[in-house]
Parts: sequence; C-alpha cells; structure tokens
Amino acid sequence: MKTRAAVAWQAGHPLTIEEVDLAAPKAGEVLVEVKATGICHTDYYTLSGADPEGLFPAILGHEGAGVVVDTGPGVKSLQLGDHVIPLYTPECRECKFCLSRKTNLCQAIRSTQGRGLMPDETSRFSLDGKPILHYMGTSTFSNYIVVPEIALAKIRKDAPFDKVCYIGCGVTTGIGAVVFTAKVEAGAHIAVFGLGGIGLNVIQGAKMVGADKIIGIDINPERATMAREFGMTHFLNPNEVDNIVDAIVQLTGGGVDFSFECIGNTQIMRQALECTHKGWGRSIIIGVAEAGAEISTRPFQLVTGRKWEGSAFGGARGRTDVPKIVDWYMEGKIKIDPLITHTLKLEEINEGFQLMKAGKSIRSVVVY
Ligand code: NAD
Ligand code: DAO
Ligand code: ZN
Ligand code: ZN
Repeated sequence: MKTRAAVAWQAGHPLTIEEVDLAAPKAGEVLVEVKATGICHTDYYTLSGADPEGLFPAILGHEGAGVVVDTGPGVKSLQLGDHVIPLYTPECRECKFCLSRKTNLCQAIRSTQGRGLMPDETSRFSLDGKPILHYMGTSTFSNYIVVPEIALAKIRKDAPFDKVCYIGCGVTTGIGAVVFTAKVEAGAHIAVFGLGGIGLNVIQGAKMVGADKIIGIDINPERATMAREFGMTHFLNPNEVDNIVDAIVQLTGGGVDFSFECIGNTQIMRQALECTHKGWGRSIIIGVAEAGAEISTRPFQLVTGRKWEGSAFGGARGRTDVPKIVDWYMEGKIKIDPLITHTLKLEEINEGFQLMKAGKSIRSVVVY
C-alpha cells in the first residue's frame, strides 16, 4: 500500500512529504493507521545530525496513537479496530530483561530497531524500490506504519488520539520517572531541572503522588507559569541565583529527597546530584546529553549516601503501564491538553521543529 509520510532524507535538512510504499505486516507484525503524533526533542536531535546513531533516509517520529487496520500471521493480542500507542521501548514479556522485573529495557528487538529495521532485518518502507529506514521502531511521521505486536500498547477507545499520543513519550517519561523509577513518596521534597515537555510531566507526577516541596529550575522564566499550574511550589532561575545547589539546600533544610535532570546538560546533572540530601538523596537523569559527554562529581557525594540513577521511558513497561497512564488522563488525574501548545497538519511538520527550536512550544502535535 501507499502511505503519506514526512521523510528525513539527510541530517540538517527539512522533512519532505512523500507517498511512500509500505509492505504488508509479516508474522508477529501489525499495520497501524497513525491518527496523531507528537514532535519530540529526540526527533529534533536525530534530524539535526547530532545523534551519532541517526540513520538516513528514515521516517522519524515516536510519539503516536492510532488504530489497528491489519494483523500479520500469529498476532494474538491485537485485532482490527483496537486503539494503540506504539512503543519505542517494547515489552515482549519473554526476554531476560523483561523476566528480570528489574528494568523496562526489553531487548527482544533492540538490535534491528537500532538499525532502523524490522526484526527480519528488512524495512517495510520504500520509495522507487529503495528502502527507507524505520526510526525507534515506530516512525509515527507516517500515516500508516508496520510495528511488531510487542511494541504496541492497547488503549481504551474513548481516549482522544491528538492528546494521548503524547503518552507515547513525553508524558510517560516524566510521570513514569517519578512513579516507576524513583517511586517518590508522599511528603518528599523534589527538584526538577528543566521545565519543558518532560520536566512539566515530572512536576505533575510529583504532585499526583503527594510530594511536598516541588522546586522547578529553568533559565526561561516563561516556563514558571505553566509549571505552577502543574504543581510547582517554588521556582529558581539560575540566572538570578548565585549558587543553585546552596539555594535548594537552604530551601529544603538539607537538600531534596529526589532530583530529576530534564535538560541533557552534564553540568546541570552534577548540580542535580549535589542538591540532594546527604544520606539518602537520589538524582534521576532523564535528559540525553550530547554524544561522548561525561558526568563528574566528587566521589564523596556518593560515599555520603547520594545515588545517581537514570530513567528511560520513565521506567514504564509499555504494554502494561501505558494503558494505565491513558486511564489517569481520562480520569482527570493528569493533564495533557495545556501542554499541547500547537496542532499542525503533516504538511506543517517542519514548523513544529522550528517552534521547538525557538522554545515557543511545549508540544506540537501533527494530526493526520
Ligand atoms: P525541552 O527543550 O522542552 O525542555 C528543556 C528545558 O530546559 C527548557 O525549558 C529550557 O529552557 C531548560 N533549560 C535549558 N538549559 C538550561 C539550563 N542550563 N538550566 C536550566 N534550565 C535549562 O526538552 P524536553 O522535551 O523536556 O526534553 C528534555 C530532555 O529529555 C532532552 O534531553 C530529551 O532528549 C530527553 N528525553 C529523555 C527521555 C528518556 O527516556 N530518558 C525521553 C524523552 C526525552
Ligand atoms: O535498550 O539499549 C536500549 C535502548 C533503550 C532506549 C531508551 C531510550 C531512552 C532515551 C531516548 C529518548 C527517547 C525519546
Ligand atoms: Zn520522545
Ligand atoms: Zn523483553
């Protein structure tokens, strides 16, 4: 079949809209009509050329929601008409990683997914007979996609696609880091560095679980208004504070219980660790730093009880946890609508990247 898609032909160049060929789903695969997709920082990072693992030509996008329109042989858990969110972190429930119960990093299709291919080492996308690569196993900048069954979360049918697509990455990454990775408890003090599409979701996750002081840190003062609406209790602008670590330690009587780095800046990662409480503070890195970057601190920070950790996709097991997060949204426990600042057509997708680059959007969503 043919599908309309925004193709990334090479790094640093705008996407172009093409009619691409899409092969039918093979065994264990599902054809999905993508109804809406968010544009995330990571798509921008790959398109910019800064991602050393970025491959071209490819169809980017990893924050989608849609409907099952066909299934390949052997697919058991999904049927025509099911509503789904594609997962860049699949959940096979059979690999060593899934069975460990210690991580959400399912490795069942990791090696082919990282090379832009389906599990049989080929691409379903092509144009004029030449293959176009998949991206993060999802490629939601295409109106139709083929995805392995293990990389689809089945969600309720009354959830609006143009909002819950954001659960495919940003919402789950932020809220999940609080709920699944850190397991923040009620009454905890927390600090959130970076109040963008991820940090605001950390804030609402912290509010949901009953955190006490929720300190937001951002160099963009305009981010404070939205952050307050999502539960931030204190705002610090590093450009107006002499020493951000000291300021947080004073504000909390010794440091926060948990901090979250949502920028991808290694200097800030150090501050995020060092503003946590002696003896038990935990700092969760969410931001993705540039290739080759390294973090540093004095080891005594760890000797004295602080822990440095990381979180991918919020520690969420996609097929199990994503439907629950959709329920939280539908039940009004979390907010998504105010975070979607721009809704675009596929033809306008490059504007979405410009808005992100200029810091003018929290999330732009493309509706097909
Ligand atoms: P964003 O651009 O929307 O937000 C970043 C925020 O950080 C902005 O508000 C910006 O003003 C602020 N900021 C920048 N430099 C700062 C500084 N020096 N001090 C204080 N604030 C500063 O980005 P986002 O979409 O929220 O993504 C944040 C990071 O999370 C990115 O690195 C992204 O790649 C990463 N990410 C990680 C995962 C994961 O699973 N770990 C998933 C998605 C995204
Ligand atoms: O299993 O080795 C692996 C890869 C896991 C990928 C997790 C990606 C999380 C960070 C990238 C940002 C995604 C938008
Ligand atoms: Zn993302
Ligand atoms: Zn697995």
